[in-house]
Amino acid sequence: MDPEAGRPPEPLTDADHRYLARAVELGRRGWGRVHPNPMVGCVLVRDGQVVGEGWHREWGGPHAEVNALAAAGPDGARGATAYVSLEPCRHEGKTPPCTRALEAAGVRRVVYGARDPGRHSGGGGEELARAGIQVVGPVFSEAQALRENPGFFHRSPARPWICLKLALSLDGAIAAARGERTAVTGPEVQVEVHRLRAGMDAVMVGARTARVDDPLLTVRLGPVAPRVPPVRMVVDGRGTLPPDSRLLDPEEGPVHLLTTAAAPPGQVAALEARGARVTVVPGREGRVAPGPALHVLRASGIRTLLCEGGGRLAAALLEADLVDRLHLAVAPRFFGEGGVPAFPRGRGLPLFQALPAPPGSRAREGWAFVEAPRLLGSDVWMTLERIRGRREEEQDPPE
Ligand code: AOF
Ligand code: ZN
Repeated sequence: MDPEAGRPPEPLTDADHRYLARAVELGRRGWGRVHPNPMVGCVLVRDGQVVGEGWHREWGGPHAEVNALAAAGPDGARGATAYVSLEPCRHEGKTPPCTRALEAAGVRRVVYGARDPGRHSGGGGEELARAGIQVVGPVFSEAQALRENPGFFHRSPARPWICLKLALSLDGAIAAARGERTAVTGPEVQVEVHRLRAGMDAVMVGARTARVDDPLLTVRLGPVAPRVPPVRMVVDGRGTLPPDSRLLDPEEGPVHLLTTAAAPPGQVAALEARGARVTVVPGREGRVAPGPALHVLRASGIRTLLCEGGGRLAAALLEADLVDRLHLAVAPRFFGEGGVPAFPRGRGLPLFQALPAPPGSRAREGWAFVEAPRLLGSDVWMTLERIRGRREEEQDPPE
């Protein structure tokens, strides 16, 4: 029994925070390969030296702790501190419990980020403490945990966790002219978008964008080949997607269309004949009602959704306050008069009346930068998140 067991944990040092941040960073390497399970990383430190690092690489494969222990080698982790981005599991799942592995390896202290809410997997912290290991955690707030692993921590049955990506010119346009396919941002942004797609359950565009851009919505570029390719979706209230759209190429698997009763049955039949999976959802005047449509998606098992425009769909989601994360890719270009505004007549913008909070601030309501803007090629990539008041969060019961 460790003589320090049972004492209140020491406060975390800067080094502790750095190693935990490193564990998070390692965990992110599982993006696109482990979902719907969480991305998890682990760092083992002994006498101020990193003796092993690991992350959960593949759904169903060894957990982060086990990979880090293997990297440390036999006896390498004896007396070490394990920094894990998620509470070590205590269940016999597809792999044996990590609590047992840490204990057997002689780890002395465990610092973990997010609490594991799983009925069987969760509670590893207490179990380790009972075994005499000093345990510190959860270190992360629920909001932080959700940010790192939205597909795992988003528990609302009402809708998926929603990420919206918009590419804009400096004058706020998403295309140079109406009906014209415009590459607003450069190839580096495109690679980042494909990387994002790889870890999402579904990717969605509006019907106009599908018509004008004729996109594929597959993951073809970037560093990650997704374990499960995202479901491709078009919101098409009137069933206007041309049957010769590239989206309907049978090689790429089915496309899911959300439409309304306003879609002509003949057109729906033609799209179905081309392999589209059509779902009729509530709407008004041929426009899909976002709330009920998203509920249908969530009920069908989609936990995370990436919306890639266009302007109308983006504005509808923003106006209904349904966006959780927003990526704005701003190109140093100017489309002028003919440009198609991202926010026609300011639609969707009232939510932005307050200036977004800078990274690291603890805003209670509004939008906040969750990382510093970065340059991707010659475009600026911004990541903001919707900070909602407590009351709203509490309305989402856990499943
Ligand atoms: C950890 N370390 O690296 C991960 C954990 O089906 P299994 O056996 O892979 O277990 C999946 C569950 O284990 C997952 O839902 C989550 O609760 C936890 N993930 N736990 O200790 C890890 N990936
Ligand atoms: Zn585990």
